[in-house]
Amino acid sequence: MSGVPSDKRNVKDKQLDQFRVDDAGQTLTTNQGLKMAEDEFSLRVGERGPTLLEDFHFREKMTHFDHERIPERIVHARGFAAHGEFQVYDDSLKAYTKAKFLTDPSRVTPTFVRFSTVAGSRGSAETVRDARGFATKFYTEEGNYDLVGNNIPVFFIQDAIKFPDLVHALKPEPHNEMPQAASAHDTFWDFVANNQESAHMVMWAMSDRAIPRSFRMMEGFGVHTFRLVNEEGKATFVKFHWKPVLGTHGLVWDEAQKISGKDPDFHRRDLWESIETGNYPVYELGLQLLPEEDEFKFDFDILDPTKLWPEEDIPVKLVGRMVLNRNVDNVFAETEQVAFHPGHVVPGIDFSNDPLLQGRLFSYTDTQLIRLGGPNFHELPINRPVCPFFNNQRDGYGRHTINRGQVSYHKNSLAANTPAPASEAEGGYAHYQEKVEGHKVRKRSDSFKDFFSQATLFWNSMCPPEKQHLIDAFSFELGKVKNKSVQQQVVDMFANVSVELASAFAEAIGANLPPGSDGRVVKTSPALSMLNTVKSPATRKVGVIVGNGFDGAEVQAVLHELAAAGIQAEVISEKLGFVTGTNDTRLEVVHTFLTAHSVLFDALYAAGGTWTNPRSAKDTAEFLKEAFMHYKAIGASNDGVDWLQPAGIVSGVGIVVPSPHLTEFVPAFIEAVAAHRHWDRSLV
Ligand code: HDD
Repeated sequence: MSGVPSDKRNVKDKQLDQFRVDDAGQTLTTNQGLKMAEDEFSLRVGERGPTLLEDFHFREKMTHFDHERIPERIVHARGFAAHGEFQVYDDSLKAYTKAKFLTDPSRVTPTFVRFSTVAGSRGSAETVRDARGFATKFYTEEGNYDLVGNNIPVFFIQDAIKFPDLVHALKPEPHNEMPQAASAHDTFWDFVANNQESAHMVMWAMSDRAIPRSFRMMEGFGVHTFRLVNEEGKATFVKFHWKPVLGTHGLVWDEAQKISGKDPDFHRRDLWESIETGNYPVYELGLQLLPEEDEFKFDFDILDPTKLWPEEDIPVKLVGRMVLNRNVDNVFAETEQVAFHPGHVVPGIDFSNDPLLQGRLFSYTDTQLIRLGGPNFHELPINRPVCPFFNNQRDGYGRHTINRGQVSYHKNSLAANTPAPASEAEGGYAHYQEKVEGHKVRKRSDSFKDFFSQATLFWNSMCPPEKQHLIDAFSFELGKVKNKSVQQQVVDMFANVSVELASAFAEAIGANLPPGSDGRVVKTSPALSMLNTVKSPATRKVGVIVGNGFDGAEVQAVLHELAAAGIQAEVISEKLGFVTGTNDTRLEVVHTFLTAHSVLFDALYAAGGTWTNPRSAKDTAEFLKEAFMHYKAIGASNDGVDWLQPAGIVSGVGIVVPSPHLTEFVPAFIEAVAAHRHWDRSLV
């Protein structure tokens, strides 16, 4: 059952009640409702004899088990989801759209959001370098609206016909099924070099955006240009954004790789725990709006999905808020069976002619047919609209509804021509009547042929540490590519983006340096740099390393202040149970050096105390060293300060010790935690 108080439960949550089952405390039956007297032994001839075919209970149990798995998603297989609610701030969007959930501030629209990686299998690690899916289903009163986006605002390709090629190149190579959930291999980079429209998205994929700290700390983008259509039938081009209120933050590559081993569920655990503890993730919905008359005013084509609209040129208007406030009851029933589709729209939202979007409009239903086993997946509880739905579609695998009556066709007289289409005034969806003319061609528009300017814009907008991370990411990825020609092709390609970048990774991988110099594109977009994002200590996880005999009053005071700032402090010590400090202060130990690792925390607080096991001093030094290496805030007080030196830490940015008073230490440490990472450390 839902954990939300009954007066707060939204219409989707209540709808799901009719499908929820609590088996605990019940009598075991077969699927036919027959109570069974035995569930441990199959029916056999004699205690040591063969099993009988008539054992219907064994057959049913085994058959069901044998069929428990469904095909995983061809892309975005690894995902995690939560329920939420969306509410628009005011009715100002009425000028642009007639979509009720975007114009009526009194409506609370239930949502379901599935986050995902793209390349990896369903069981793969979550902190791999990859784009993240950010798919939102709005259960509106006019039907389901799906915003199926990523955390990167552009895509690798311009035309959907190339999607199978892209995915074949990105996925593990077919002859040996390696590498898992990684783009660092020959076929992906061969694809990139030979499909150079990918340049811009590759820049994002090599940036820290592709190793998010948390699903709660990444942006979402609808990518394509869509249309909003108002009551008068006037259209406005739109791009959709999700802006996390906690800001956009990434991991360090070395840390991300280690987390993949220490906790392959790192992102889902973070989301799950945040919701369970009431730290609900919040995202603001942002829109970039462009009058149709301005379609050709830019140096890029607004239909090209490899291009973004710089936020400084077309500001993002924040129009509403989504709060994720409820975990799923059952991952298979909800997260696995949810079926998104960019073609699920409501009146007031329409498409553009972006050739990538046009192809997506075919692919999503098609894939659900194989994945969910037939055309009735819309009846699965998680996919059902919260408004009634009626039509003449019938039958097929897994049909739930019992459609009564004689008539299942339109037009008819026997049912007075019902179910009947609604006029636009009655809320019927009518497609935007765009005038289109042309010859049938298989051709790329000339306006889609600038592959590099915005990739350079991205590079120009990065701060020095972000540029270094990009160079390191290219050096890593290309360093894993075996084919020398592919390596060189990529160097030569990215010299079109930045000679500085291409030369730096060419050197790292032993390729020939590209000729030329930079300066073709000088524009920057500060919104692209993650260093300009929101910084907050809220929900940050701080590991508190503490041994017996710590200064009770001091540590309690620090923990109190950290909690007041919304920081989640968790005690790490040499064994589970309790550590005891002065004044008989007792702290519950949540992790040991064995069960936790430095990479699983945003910051460490060396709180002092003594060790009984000599290994603990070494473990402490390793935790601190690792945190330092990953640019994290480290606070140390009392005899915890003495732990820094064995870790090789003398002082530095984000290293906070009492100087001289504890009263100054705590706010300084909280500020250091909020800063996320102290990249300057790498530059000193
Ligand atoms: Fe896609 C899944 C996002 C291009 C075909 N896509 C899928 C999911 C997300 C995206 C978030 C996972 C949904 C979930 O959680 O269930 N896809 C994107 C974005 C794209 C994009 C932002 C570019 C702007 N996709 C794209 C193209 C095609 C597809 C061009 C094919 C023509 N995508 C699919 C799919 C998937 C899918 C094969 C796999 C599982 C599914 O649909 O339900 O149909």
